[in-house]
Amino acid sequence: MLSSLFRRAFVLSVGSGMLIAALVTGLPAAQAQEPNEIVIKNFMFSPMSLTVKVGTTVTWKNMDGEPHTVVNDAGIFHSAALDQNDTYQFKFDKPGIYKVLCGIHPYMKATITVQ
Ligand SMILES: [Cu+2]
Repeated sequence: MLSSLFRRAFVLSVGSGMLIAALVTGLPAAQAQEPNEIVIKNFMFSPMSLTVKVGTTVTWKNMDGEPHTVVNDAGIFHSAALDQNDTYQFKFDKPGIYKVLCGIHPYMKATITVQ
């Protein structure tokens, strides 16, 4: 009885906190995804394939509460564990097709094509 009351108060306070956070981060506009940025969200890279020109720096941003890494299967680059809102950048100086996965969740995959 008492615990359910507490739980209700907790849900209410979390709910209003999220509303405030949504209002704060919602201004000035919903964050548009930057070009050459890959967002990690819901255990997925988005977009899963990206084509860029040689010399482009690609940014990965982890939106999940879980840590993720950005790992090239050929060992060309390898990020540290990214916590929520952490970013990792890599500059692609050579053309090619670069397979990327999360070292913690290897089923998370993306492909960067550099032309
Ligand atoms: Cu992961």
